[in-house]
Amino acid sequence: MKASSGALLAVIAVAALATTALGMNYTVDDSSGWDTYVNYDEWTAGKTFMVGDNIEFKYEPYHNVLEVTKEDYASCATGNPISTHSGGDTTFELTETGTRYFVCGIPRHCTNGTMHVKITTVAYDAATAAAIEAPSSAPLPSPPADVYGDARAAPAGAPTSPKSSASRYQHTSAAVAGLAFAALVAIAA
Ligand SMILES: [Cu+2]
Repeated sequence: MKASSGALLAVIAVAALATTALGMNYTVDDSSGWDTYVNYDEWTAGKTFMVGDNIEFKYEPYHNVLEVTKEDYASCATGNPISTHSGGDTTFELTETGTRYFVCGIPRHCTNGTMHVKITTVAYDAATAAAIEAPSSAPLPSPPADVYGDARAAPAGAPTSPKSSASRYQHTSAAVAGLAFAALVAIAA
């Protein structure tokens, strides 16, 4: 029983790692969403946004999201946005490194209402991603390659070897799910 529980915990840790490789989905900001009088610099402080992550804005429909240039961001100018989004739920994929600038286009919401946030994206780094996903775990988890090696020992029914590195993380997640199920069965028995 004790050994099985340990195995399940290990499987859960591995599953968290596998998920990390798929990219994080950040909601701006976690508690208040995209709204007036939120300090978004405070929200971004200490966060590491990496290529592959998503930034999701959740807001009341009377707000909107404009992606603007650095210059327009600095002055809350909303007349010439790079793109305009509305509807209450807007997600941006962080596909490359660099800084992107977002404001609300409703009059005075950016200037007086503090609805402006800039997101600086850095290159993907597996170790950093793992640390972000599991900040409380003391040792760094094994890299995905080792996870995959373990997953291959999964019971019958686990997916077979992936053909491309692009699909590896997806595959690992599925295999780990199989392992987790096996561990649960072992505990139940
Ligand atoms: Cu607004």
